[in-house]
This record gives sequence, structure tokens and C-alpha cells, in this order.
Amino acid sequence: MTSNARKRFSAMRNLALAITCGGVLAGCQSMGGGVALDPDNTSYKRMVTQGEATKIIVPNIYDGCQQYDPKMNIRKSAVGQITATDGTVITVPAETAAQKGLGPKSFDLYNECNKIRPENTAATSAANVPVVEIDADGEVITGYIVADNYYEMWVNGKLVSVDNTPYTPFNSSIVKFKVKRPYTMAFLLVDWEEHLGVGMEQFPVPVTPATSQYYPGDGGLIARFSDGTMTDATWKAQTFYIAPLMDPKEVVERGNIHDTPNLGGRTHPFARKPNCEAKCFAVHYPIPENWQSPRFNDTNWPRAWEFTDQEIGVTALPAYTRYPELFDGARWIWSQNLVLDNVVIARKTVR
Ligand SMILES: [Ca+2]
Ligand SMILES: [Ca+2]
Repeated sequence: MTSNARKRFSAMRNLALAITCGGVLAGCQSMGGGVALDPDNTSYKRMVTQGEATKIIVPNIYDGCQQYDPKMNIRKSAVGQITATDGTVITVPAETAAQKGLGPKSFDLYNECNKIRPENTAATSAANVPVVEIDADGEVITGYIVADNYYEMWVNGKLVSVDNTPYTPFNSSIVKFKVKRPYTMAFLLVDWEEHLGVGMEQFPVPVTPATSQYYPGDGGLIARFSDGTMTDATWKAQTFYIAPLMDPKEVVERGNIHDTPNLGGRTHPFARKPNCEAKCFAVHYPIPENWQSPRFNDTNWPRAWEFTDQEIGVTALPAYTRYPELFDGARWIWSQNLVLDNVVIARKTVR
């Protein structure tokens, strides 16, 4: 483009933005990088389900893990469908890039399935991690990620990394991407489950006579990047699947905040364990179409909540505890209920 043409284009673009945003100024804020946000069109219409998924779509989206040690905690990551009371068919626990076979798959920091278990940070290397290019003239950023249980990571709407192990054994990953500021990271996070649709798993595994067949598991994400970005309460986090519930009324809505404040607590062991088992309810919300986009308007989403290692239950998790230097300063985050919120989107725009 010539200089004059560029000026004309810029003037036209500004005019177009003025027309687009004129009536909805509140939802059309500048991002600082000159990109306007979409209007806040998030639907907060709840969908209610009861009981377990009536149809299994995929019995196990990851069957590549061989049990070479009896202590390995290998679980099937199944995907099912359930119909809400309003007729909506919902995929549980979530519709994921992993299920669709999208990539790139994550590069292992620690992964028992692939026998990659460096003893400490000094024994790790990011040298062979492929760089996902978002901007050719951007900065190469290296990141370290632990998610309980599944993550997929998008940067500026481009899929950068898909968790190798959707459920268990607990793994951790390294990512590299090339991008210019401002850029937006968006994570889809899933606390996986055996009892599809009621937010419950078997615990502990391997299954023993003492195993609870219906146990509400919990989630968590921690990530730290070489440009100084790390997970903390400056991120946004929204929940889309809340279970197990004795009654859908237990979810209290205040605009964007979908909370469960009356169930004893937000973490184990304080969160109530209901006895409804296969008859439990769940409340779902539609996941917005463009949640990965830098234009997606999360202005009104709640901030992420920070949790301690003890609350997440990772004080003896080698995928994490072997590499304290790689996660130094980062906080475990989730939406407000670590136990009942099972599908969470976390977003952060780095300026
Ligand atoms: Ca995982
Ligand atoms: Ca859960």
C-alpha cells in the first residue's frame, strides 16, 4: 500500500469503526493496539440437565497411554451428549480441540505416558519445542503449563497447544510462540469426569474396594511465560458447566457471575459432596462462538480466582513440583468454585 492509500484506508477504517460502534460505545472499547472489541453479546441463559449422558460419542479420546507401572493413574477420557430441559444437546464434559484431532499437540515437560520425566529444571530443555508463528516479526515466547485436567491454548485466535493427556496421568507442557503485543491468550480448561454430565469421577484410581464411585473432582491452571506473563487474578475466568448439584437453584446468577456460594466451600474438603450421584443436576451456559479471539469482549467477565498448591492438591505432583523455577511467581487459577466449575475459559490480553 502507498502512503496515501494507507492514509485513505486508515480513514475509512476509522469511519467504519465509528459507524459500527456509534450506538454501542460501551461494548466497543479500544484495546490499546487499535483493535476494537466486539459488543458484549454473551448469552447467560442457563441450560439445565439431570443425570448422566445418554449417548457416548467417543469412549476414550486418548488411549495412547500404556500402563508400565501399577502406580500410574490412567483414566479414560470419554465424551458424551446429554439433552437439557430446553432441548439443547450438550457435549460433556466439553467439545474440545483434542476430540476433533486438532493440533499442535503439546510438547511434554513431564509426561509419564511418553516416559518423559526430567528430575528437575536443570534436566529440562525447551530447545526442541516448535515455534508456532502468529506474527512473523514478533517475539518468541516460551511458556510452561500445568492444567488439571485438560487445556487447549489459543493466541490471537490461533491454536497453539493441545494437552497431550486430556484426563490423567497428570502431565505438564512447554509451548513456544512468536507474537507481537498486544496479544490475547485464551485457554479452554476441563475438569474431566467418568460420570459424564454430573461432574463426578471415581476417586482414587486405580480403583480399589475403597474407591468412591461418585466424587466431585477439581480443576486448576498454572502457566508462566518468558515475557513475564503468568497466571494470576489479572486474568479473566468464566465457568460454563457447573455440577454436581442437588438442585439447579444452587447456582446463583448475578450478571456474569455464576456462583455457588451456599454449598460449604469452593475447594476440597469444604465443598459439599452431594449424595444425588447419577441423579445430580448440572447447569450449563452456551460457550460464545469467538471466545478465542482478541476481539472477544470479556470486559464484564469475573476475574480469575487464585488458589494455593494445597487447595489444588498438587504438593506431591511431580509434573509440577519438580520444576519450581519454571512456575515461580505464577498462581493457580480457576473460576470461583474449584470443585463445581468443570469447564472454564481463562483469558488474558498482554499489552
Ligand atoms: Ca492434562
Ligand atoms: Ca469438578
